[in-house]
Amino acid sequence: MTQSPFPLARALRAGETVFAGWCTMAAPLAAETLARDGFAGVVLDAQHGLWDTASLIAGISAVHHGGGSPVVRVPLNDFALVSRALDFGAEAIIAPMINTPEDARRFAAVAKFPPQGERSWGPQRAMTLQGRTATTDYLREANDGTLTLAMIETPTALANVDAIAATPGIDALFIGPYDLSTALSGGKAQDVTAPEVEKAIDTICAAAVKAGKIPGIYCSNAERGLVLAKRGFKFVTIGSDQAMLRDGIAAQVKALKNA
Ligand code: 3PY
Ligand code: MG
Repeated sequence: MTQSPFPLARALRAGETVFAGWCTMAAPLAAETLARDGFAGVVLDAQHGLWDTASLIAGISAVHHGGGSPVVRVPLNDFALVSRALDFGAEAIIAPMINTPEDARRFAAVAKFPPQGERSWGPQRAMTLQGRTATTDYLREANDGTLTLAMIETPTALANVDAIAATPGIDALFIGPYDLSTALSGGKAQDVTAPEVEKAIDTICAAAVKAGKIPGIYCSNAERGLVLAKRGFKFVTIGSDQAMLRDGIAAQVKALKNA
């Protein structure tokens, strides 16, 4: 995936399934390791993870250096960071809690250059990472080359899913199963395989496919990721870095205790 300037969009638009690591620790080295050790994409989570602007700039470069595609999840309603993260070299943006077509329009507007949207010009860092100097090449390719992933994770979003999927400039629907489970259970559960959550997951996947958009979902591990890839999801995130580190530590400590 390294020869194209926008490898993630190229793979997903060609119908490939992409697994991405999920990185919360605001450690560029952790993000680079996720890419270098096998994830085609790495999500830097600036909503619930610890990434701030300065660490995002370093983290995006580190993922790129590790041979992966950097993706940023922005904080709630932080539409300014959408275009900034694209300027820093993110290949895709995940925006949380996109509940209405109006939310989707606002998101697309800051991510896409005219005439599709209103993204302001300034991708110097992104162009440097791609090794280009011709601004018009980036301008011509960026709307297709970068991806907007609208998070569907509330009952309101579920009710509006077809209109959100149909919004021009929205490239993908990305499910947050934990928020969905929290809301659908009336705040009682975090069960992402509860029947009502599973039904919502399939409804959202079908809505994306019907609209010609990419279906994506957050998964806590590879086992669940493979199940959902078989059910039609194309952008499947795995992890987080913190959980992987904890699992690795637990296995080593257990081996020491059992010696
Ligand atoms: C959710 O499951 O709600 C998410 O946002 C995944 O990070
Ligand atoms: Mg969420």
